[in-house]
Amino acid sequence: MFDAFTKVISQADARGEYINDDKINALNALVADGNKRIDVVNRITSNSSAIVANAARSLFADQPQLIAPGGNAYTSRRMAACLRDMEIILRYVTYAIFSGDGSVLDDRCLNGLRETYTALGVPGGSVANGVDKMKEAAIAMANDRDGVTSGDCSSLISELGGYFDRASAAVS
Ligand code: PEB
Repeated sequence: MFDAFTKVISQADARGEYINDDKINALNALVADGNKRIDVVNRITSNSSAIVANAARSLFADQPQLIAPGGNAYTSRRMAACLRDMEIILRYVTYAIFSGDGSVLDDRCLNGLRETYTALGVPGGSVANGVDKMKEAAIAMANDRDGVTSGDCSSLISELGGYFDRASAAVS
């Protein structure tokens, strides 16, 4: 599990090199924009229940077979497991955007997840649809200009979107 800094150090150390100017400049930019990053984490974290619930509701509206008898989210036990899984994925996305590195998401959440779903008979494509819906909601919240100093958040938002895409691709 890396963050943006330890990742750079690990890569430099593997080559026995000092940290080069490009890396220093990139990390410098990350520090300079650190408050934006923390704001994004804050917004997603404090709205996590709504993000999960709305994404799930929309997923079940699109794919009602999931909640019909015999479906993968039928019975409250499976429904609870499904909402919990979406919450877990969202939580790891917040860790990734906080640390500026996707390895925590890969190592602790996505690694082996597709195989787990295959073994359980849970449709990975539907989980991916749910993740895409959380992405849309999280980006809308992160990008909301209301009540914040305006600035350029485009690279941060595309980084955030990338973590959701990574989660979605890992299970679909
Ligand atoms: C992954 N999910 C489930 C299980 C595990 C995970 C390990 C089996 C054990 C259990 O039931 O608790 N756990 C989860 C995760 C991590 C982890 C992401 C990462 C660290 O440790 N059902 C649907 C939707 C989808 C869904 C498509 C979007 O209809 C999910 C939600 N996951 C779902 C369901 C089960 C499950 C388990 C329904 C229960 C399956 C079953 O027991 O039949």
